Amino acid sequence: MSGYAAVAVAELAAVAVRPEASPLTAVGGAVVDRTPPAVKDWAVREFGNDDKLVLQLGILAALALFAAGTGLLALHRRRTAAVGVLAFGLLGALAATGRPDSTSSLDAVPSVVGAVVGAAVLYVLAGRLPHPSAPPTPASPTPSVSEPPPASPTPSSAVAGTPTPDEGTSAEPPSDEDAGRTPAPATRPSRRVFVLATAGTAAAATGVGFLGRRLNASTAAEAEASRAAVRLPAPASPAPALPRRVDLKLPDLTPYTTPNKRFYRVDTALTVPRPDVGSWRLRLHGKGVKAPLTLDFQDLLSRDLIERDITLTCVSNEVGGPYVSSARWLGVRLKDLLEEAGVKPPSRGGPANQLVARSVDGMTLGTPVETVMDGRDAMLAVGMNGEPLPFDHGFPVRMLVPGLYGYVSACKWIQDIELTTFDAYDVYWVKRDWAREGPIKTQSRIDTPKPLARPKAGRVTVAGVAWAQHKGIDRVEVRVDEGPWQRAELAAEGPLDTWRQWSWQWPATSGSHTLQVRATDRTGYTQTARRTGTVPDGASGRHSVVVNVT
Ligand SMILES: Nc1nc2c(c(=O)[nH]1)N[C@H]1C(S)=C(S)[C@@H](COP(=O)(O)O)O[C@H]1N2
Ligand SMILES: [Mo]
Repeated sequence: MSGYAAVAVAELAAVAVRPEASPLTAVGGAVVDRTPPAVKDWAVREFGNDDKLVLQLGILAALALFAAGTGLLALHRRRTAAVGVLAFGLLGALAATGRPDSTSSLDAVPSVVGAVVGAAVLYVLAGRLPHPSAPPTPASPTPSVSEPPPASPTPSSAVAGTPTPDEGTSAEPPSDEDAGRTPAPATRPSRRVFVLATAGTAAAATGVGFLGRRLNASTAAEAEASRAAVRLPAPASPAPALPRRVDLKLPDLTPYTTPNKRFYRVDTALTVPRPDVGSWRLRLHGKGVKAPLTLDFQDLLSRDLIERDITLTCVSNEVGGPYVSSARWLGVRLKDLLEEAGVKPPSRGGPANQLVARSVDGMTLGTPVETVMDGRDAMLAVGMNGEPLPFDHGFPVRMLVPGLYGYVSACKWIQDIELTTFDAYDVYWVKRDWAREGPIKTQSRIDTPKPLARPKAGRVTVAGVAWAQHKGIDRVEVRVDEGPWQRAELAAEGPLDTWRQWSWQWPATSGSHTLQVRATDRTGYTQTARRTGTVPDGASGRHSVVVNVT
């Protein structure tokens, strides 16, 4: 019960401080920060976009276990148990202040307040319990029924009713007062008082929890409204028209353009940041920047905007995996901004070879300056498929660099761009053993038939997508059971920065068969059988699918 009250109060306090400082989020974030790449990779793979939910449920489960443990301890040593709760809260506080996005020690407040309330509730409630050294006589309910009604179960509910972090500390006195009273009566403390006090605490904690939720929801609604008010200008340079047959529109084949709701999502954010567009600023500064810039959202919108189709891919995508999607993006060409600030690429004598992008949630991503300025459509995107960026995908502004994996280029919720060198600074994922540079590896995927599908013998359509962003796909081949490679039909070609659909008509014979695919990009490289995992620079190898033809 005290654990429940602690979490509820802490979550409410987090609303006052910063949603990201809530202990659940902070501990989760600290876990994310410290998870070895292989394990994180596994979690993303196993739980996909639900990995964060699984993590939070795990933390809640650990919390429940701890609460049960301290509850038992409290039966005998309530002072030690209360201190245990406080120590646990300190851990939460350390996690909150140790996160990359933590800028102030205020972030410790929710955990500390929660722990103090939790400890107090535990101490008080344990004091209400029948003393364990008394003979356990559950079969004697009569005395407690005949006892006078408890004066009031309020002390504990007053504790849980403290709505603000500063008042939270006042939770201590009542418990002391109570502690002094408990040992006094010679008669056994009433079971009924304990039950009432517990029920009162439960009700109050639930109320506090709901209040926290409500406040959080209204902040979300404000952010939602500010996003809805954004009007995106028309692009000065519209996306090149797509050939009609760029999308084969086959059943079960991934569409050429991914709807925003189905676009994959990969990030470390346990609470999706919802920056306020009005106060949002982007700073551009650092080594070799002659004229540092600070831009607001309107400054960005008033520039010439480009519109481009770009396929984004995650380095954590396994061969055949789902972390690749394509959208039509609207944004400001990053090279223009950099040149305006006086930045030169290393090849023209510029002193900075790394561009470090920093998000409002403290994430850092590092991109080669040379690549950003080599003429490709690297951009600060404000629009995605005709609407402002969804919060999940980086509202109000994110970076995109065609041809590079997301973790080295696609900073969401961006707020700062610093020019530096690779020697001077390692960004978040590089500190965690991922490669500094992440060009996307040429890949292909079979979308249909699905693994273990049971198609009928005869003509079966095999189809999928292949990608080699910024290079282009020249050929896709399929083979059955290690037989000869057969050329698939390619869909019409869209921009080089996007994937390409393909299909092949298979004269399928009954039995179990393995289909395998490989792509050749415009540099002449053909995917090999060499399989590597996703760490440190992306998976390689060919996708294959086993089907049972009936
Ligand atoms: N702020 C922030 N930006 C981020 C990340 C992140 O964790 N935080 N993840 C990166 C990674 S690993 C990828 S693959 C892309 C994914 O972008 P999406 O979620 O819009 O598909 O965002 C990148 N930008
Ligand atoms: Mo990624």
